[in-house]
Amino acid sequence: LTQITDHVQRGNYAQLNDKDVSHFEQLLGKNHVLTEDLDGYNVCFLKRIRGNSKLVLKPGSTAELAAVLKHCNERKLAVVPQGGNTGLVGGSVPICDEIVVSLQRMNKVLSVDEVTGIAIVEAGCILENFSLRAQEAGLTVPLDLGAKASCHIGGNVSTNAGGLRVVRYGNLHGSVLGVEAVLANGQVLDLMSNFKKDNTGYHMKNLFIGSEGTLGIITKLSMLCPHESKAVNLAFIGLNSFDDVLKTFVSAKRNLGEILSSCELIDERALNVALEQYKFLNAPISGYPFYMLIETSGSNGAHDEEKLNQFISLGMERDEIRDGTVTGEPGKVQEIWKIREMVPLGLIEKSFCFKYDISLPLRDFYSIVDVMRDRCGDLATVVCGYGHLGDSNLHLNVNCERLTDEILHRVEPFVYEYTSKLRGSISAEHGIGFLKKDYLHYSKNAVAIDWMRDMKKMFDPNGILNPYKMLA
Ligand code: FAD
Ligand code: S2G
Ligand code: ZN
Repeated sequence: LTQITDHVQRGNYAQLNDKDVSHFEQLLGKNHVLTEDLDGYNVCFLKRIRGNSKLVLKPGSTAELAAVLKHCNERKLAVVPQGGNTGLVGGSVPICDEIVVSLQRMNKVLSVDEVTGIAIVEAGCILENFSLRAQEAGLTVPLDLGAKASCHIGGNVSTNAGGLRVVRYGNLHGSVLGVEAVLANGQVLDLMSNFKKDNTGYHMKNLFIGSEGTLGIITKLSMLCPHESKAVNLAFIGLNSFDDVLKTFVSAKRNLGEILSSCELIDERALNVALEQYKFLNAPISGYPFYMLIETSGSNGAHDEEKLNQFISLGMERDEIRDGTVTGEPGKVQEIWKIREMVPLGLIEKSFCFKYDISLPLRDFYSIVDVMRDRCGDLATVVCGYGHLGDSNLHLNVNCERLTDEILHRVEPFVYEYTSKLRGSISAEHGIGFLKKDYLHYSKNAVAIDWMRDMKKMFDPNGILNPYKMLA
């Protein structure tokens, strides 16, 4: 199969020349200007896109980044901002020969205030490092995802990442209080704030949340981090039908209430692939079509355990919960979360997989998995569903031995049409990037897309920031 980007017409951007490179070396220092061994920066996580960048720049400060972008804008050199490069929609790698601007060096936690819970952190800080630093101050970073060991907090904000705890902490629009970003022309836009309430004009920081590097490059942000819960309990339960899953979710909201911190679903096929691929995983129970991970985080372990055990026995009395284990032991909790975190990777390891990250009305959350399984028949080796039930965000995966046009046209655009008919979102949390841009219209109408294009032109008139992505 041809490269997925072969059909792309390179925009009328300038060609990089030696004068540019020496200018960047003056600005950043030679060892922060890379011209060799760029594969890791050119290839996306899913290995679906291999760009052809000849240059990676690693600015060490907002001022250095501003000078870099000022030059690129004047020269009309295209750039792609890159964080941890764990994005799953091809947004973080060059499509042609864009210059990669990596935030790797701007990776410090600048401050953590244990009274206000406000942390100020540079965009290139790896999520896990940020999380560890916050924990030292008795705080929790209000997002957690399987890519935490490599993704950057700046990349998380740029994709409006969701993850495992949105049901508790909400989207990043609420927890990110302010951002600093450098615009295409090198201007530094300081939208930093240390307050939850600031109604002084348009909420511009929210424009950068989910903008995927197309409006500006985020250099730092302030985040409201909740105080760490003293007691975390995790239930791993088995259920016989999606109907029972829904009933259990409603019961969890009713009977666990404020201590509910995560509600994830894994279907049997998704779990089996993870257990097959990774022998170090061990599921506490087996043999059910559906599994849920229900986590509570509270301030009183005994109170929470009592509530959680009541919730489980109520579910078992009603025959909705068939079996399950509950643990509050941190090592065990982590071990069970590891199962959920390895599911996406297991499917990627197994074989070629179509990955869909869709928001669907809760009652229709799972039906598409059965519909897709019937539709693909033996063209697919695995059709499974897992994801953030608490946010109505399904991860549908269709695996096949190898990608063929036949299965591609069996799956797409059907999955998007199906989602659109239910007025769902064709990209719940991963963003649009390059891989989903042809499907944006399934979830955004033409008027909205036109206005987004106008906004993009206003922020980046030369179109140098992350071209070929999202709207292009
Ligand atoms: P990158 O991949 O480097 O970039 C992502 C996008 O943001 C690109 O468009 C890039 O140009 C832009 N960008 C990066 N940094 C900046 C910046 N400083 N300023 C402006 N633009 C920038 N995602 C979820 O939402 N929820 C999940 O549960 C989840 N689980 C995952 C599990 C695994 C195993 C993997 C591999 C990925 C998962 N992801 C998930 C997807 C991915 O981790 C997220 O999209 C993450 O937010 C990307 O962060 P990153 O630093 O790797 O960004
Ligand atoms: C998750 C990871 C990527 C995928 O596991 O929550 O966001 O789509 C996903 O499998
Ligand atoms: Zn997810």
